[in-house]
Amino acid sequence: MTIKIVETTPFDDQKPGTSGLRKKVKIFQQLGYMENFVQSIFDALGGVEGVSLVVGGDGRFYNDVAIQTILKMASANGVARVIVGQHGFLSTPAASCVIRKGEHTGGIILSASHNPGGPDDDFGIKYNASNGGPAAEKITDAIYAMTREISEYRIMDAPDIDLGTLGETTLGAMTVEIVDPVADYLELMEDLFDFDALKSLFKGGFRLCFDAMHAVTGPYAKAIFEDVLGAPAGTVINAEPKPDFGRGHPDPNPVYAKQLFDVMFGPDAPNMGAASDGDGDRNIILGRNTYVAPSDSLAVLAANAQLIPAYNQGLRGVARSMPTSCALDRVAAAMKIPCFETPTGWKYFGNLLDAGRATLCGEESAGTGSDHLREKDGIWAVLMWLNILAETGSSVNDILTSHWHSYGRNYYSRHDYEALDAGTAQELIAALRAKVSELPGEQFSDETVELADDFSYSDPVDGSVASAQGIRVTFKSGARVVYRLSGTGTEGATLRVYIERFVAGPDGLDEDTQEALAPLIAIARDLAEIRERTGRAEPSVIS
Ligand code: G16
Repeated sequence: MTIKIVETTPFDDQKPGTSGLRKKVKIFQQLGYMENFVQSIFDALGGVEGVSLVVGGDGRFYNDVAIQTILKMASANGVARVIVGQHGFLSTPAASCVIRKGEHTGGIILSASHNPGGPDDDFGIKYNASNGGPAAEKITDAIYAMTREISEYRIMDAPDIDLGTLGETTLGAMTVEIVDPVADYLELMEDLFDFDALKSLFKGGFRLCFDAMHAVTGPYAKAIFEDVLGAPAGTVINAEPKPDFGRGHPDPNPVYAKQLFDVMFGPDAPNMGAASDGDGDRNIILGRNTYVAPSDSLAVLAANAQLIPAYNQGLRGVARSMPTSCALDRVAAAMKIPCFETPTGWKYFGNLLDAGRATLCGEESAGTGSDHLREKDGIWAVLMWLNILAETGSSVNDILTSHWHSYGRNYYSRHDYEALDAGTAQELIAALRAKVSELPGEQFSDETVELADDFSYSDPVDGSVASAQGIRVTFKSGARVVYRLSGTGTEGATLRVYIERFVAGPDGLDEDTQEALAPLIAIARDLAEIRERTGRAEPSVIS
């Protein structure tokens, strides 16, 4: 085995987005593309001599090839030890868990999350730090800077490692440990939740339908819900992870998780439905004939967290990303705890969680989590709901309805315009940005603008500032519209429009969401001239 030092030249498109570098597989397959990025991670860390790293991914196409490359490069760069999930599998929350538990230096997670997989689809890579969370912006900026000036990478000339056999092996001077991807994560969940109460729930005939969408959560969900908690076989559907997600799109929304929605809105539906995404960090929750909007789910979890063993001392604070609905703020106000508003991207929660200023956090994009890890966590969210249902004896629908009666309801929807021409989308945002200062006081139908700005966040822990994080327009009625471009797509641009209106109740709490928001949706479309600028009359996805 020899170390090869390979000369290379920079690629100009390796700037990490909302969550690492996401591109088409074909781009990653270019000679040196993956290698340049991995070497840039190592260099941005100031070298990796003697460190220990965790490596794993969501099992999508190219996962195994990428892992072999990373292992050979890690060895050639002097890494002492690498922990790899068996067959290269580690859900994103499980990777965070393994990094934290083993006090490793960090980890490399291979995933394009909810994006489709396969030779013509998407792949991704990101670095997580020793706290188990996505690298902060100063690190991703440093990685990007390295990709701009890289001239060589180091790689071991060695045969591939067998990723299927548990236990230790070596690659050059580096130890490679292949671990059960579920074990540490399961142990952590057992610490957080009342597993006895959950076992009794299932014993009593409670029925769950969990859609793993042929993605990485299949083995986790089967082990936890079926094997440990005793839910009947078949509780987890689409349980077998596949490199192309069974040709599906592992994004748990009403469009792509249609099978689950059909079950939950069909005859004799189970008590609860749930799904997770490609890498297991997102979740959606459904009751019978009910879809719980992720922003509502976050607020419900915060309001009921004290019922869960891990949170029975109360929450120190909560946090949500700016476009997430303000339902969480109402719970925080009632609990008299702080509610932080951060930019989109889980990395912005890291400092708040590390500093103990937030216990629970979440996003409209189907992500919820807590200080148990530094990633959002799909199965954790399902266990939170199950534990709340077990403690209260209520149904998902009852919990949601009584939440609205206590706190009022934030009608909320996100409209996505996918695969837009990138230039057109940027012009649309630039035009909005140019007019925000003139909007206050302007009237649109029945709504008068109170505040309009381009969101800027100043981190209360380290003072770092993130600007240009989305245009928000708040109306005097309390309604709100937010516009931003997705940072996770791999083709063209996706415009996200977030629309929200608050109803205090007790009347008007059970309207259809799109109907309740219809006037505001029209305002949002006209204000940004969406139809005129993009030619699109309707969004591609409504969630
Ligand atoms: C990532 C981030 C999330 C973010 C989401 C959507 O999630 O970790 O914080 O909300 O992207 O981002 P965007 O609106 O920019 O597409 P994931 O699950 O893709 O890693």
